[in-house]
Amino acid sequence: MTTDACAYNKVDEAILESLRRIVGETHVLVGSPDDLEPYSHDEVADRSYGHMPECVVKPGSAQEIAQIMKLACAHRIAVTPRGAGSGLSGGAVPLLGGIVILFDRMNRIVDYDRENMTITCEPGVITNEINRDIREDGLFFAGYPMSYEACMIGGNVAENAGGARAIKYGVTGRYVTGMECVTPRGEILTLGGKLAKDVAGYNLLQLVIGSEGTLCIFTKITLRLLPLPRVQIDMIAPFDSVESAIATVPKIMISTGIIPASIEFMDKLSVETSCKYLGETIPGFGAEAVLLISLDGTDDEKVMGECEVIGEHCLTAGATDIFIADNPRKSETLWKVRRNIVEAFKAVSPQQSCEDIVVPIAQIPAMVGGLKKLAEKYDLMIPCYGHAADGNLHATPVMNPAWTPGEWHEKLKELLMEIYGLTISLGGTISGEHGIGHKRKEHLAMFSDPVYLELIKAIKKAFDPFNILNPGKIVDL
Ligand code: LAC
Ligand code: ZN
Repeated sequence: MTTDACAYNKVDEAILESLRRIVGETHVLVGSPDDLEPYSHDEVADRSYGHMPECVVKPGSAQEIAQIMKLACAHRIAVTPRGAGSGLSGGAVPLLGGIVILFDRMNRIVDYDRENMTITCEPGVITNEINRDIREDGLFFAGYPMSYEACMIGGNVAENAGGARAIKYGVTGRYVTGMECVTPRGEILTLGGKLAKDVAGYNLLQLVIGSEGTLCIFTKITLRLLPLPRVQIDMIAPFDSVESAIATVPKIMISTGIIPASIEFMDKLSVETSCKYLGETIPGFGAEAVLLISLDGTDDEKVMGECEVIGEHCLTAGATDIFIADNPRKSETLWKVRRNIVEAFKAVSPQQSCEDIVVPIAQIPAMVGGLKKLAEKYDLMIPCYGHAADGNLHATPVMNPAWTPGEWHEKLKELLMEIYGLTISLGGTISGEHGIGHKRKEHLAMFSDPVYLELIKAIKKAFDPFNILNPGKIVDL
């Protein structure tokens, strides 16, 4: 097994002919580098993490994907599945060229089972669209990644996406009860079903969730739905220091006994950059840091009561004010500003690295304190925002404009080692939701137990004996 590029064959004219026979002439894209460039990278700002595919195919069914995988196995060609390309660790980058599989045609909801409170989607369904049609039945899918207007459910499952509601609702994997997938050898496999419980054998379903497209290709995904919380109240608590804002986070739940749907943290630069990018402003603009807290439930008075209790708690903890969004439009503005931070920073500077560290929540003040010291030591800005209630922070080192790109890369390398080292020393890990891809592959190897690394390599080999599915990701073999 190897991830050496020489070990893979190129997509030649005969392979293209076979692909055209499988998916149809119009669903195989070759052509100029300009045509293929959009499929060479994800949303990682630094394009040096990209790599060009040799061709892009758009299958329409599990059977077609199975045939593509059989062909790729027989000819040792690398295959990389790609959802919307909104990932942030290079997971969908065809690192060794070969074939990129898109799911644009596999975007149907194939079964909505209201009685069993499940919905079964093809992987190309846009996450936000899942909730559109089930709302009127009083149901919802709890996943809320920040790119939910663009990302695809297949990508969310591949990354086990987190997002802004995880503290109360958990991450994507909690809601996946079953799937149909294609193995790297081209077998069609069904895992799980519509069951709330299932301990019949090893839990391969949860193993492939979050496997970043390295173990199988999803073709149908069954999600558990929840009753829709009718009431949602969002509020902003501004603070005049980052430290007091972040120190409040772990105490909110323990002191009030209330688990909000979200507690998001945004420092001043994050709010200002996103507001400027969108041409918006929000209450708390100009504060050193804000918490965006969301409460939901079924009873207006109860949710408002909880909102007041948390508001009081924040004021006692040093919030300078509390702003409650009293209508859905105001709520949406707050969330729009939050969701667009990553895009806004990218628009300002491609020389930045959106990190995804996570620590136990009581350690989050120590993590933020450490980041501040590192920013001073390295003489650069590390704006920070994220899902504070989960201890998950998107610390984003941004190049000091006085540096050359060469200096930036050198310093970033050292800085990341220090950030990850601190994260691990606080009981954390290097990615809470964006995954390893190839962006953090070396760091995973450095910071993981060798026994763990050996086991995951063995698992990869069991699924993918020729290492053709998304090679070069998570671990080198
Ligand atoms: C967010 C993405 C970067 O939380 O995960 O905005
Ligand atoms: Zn996030």
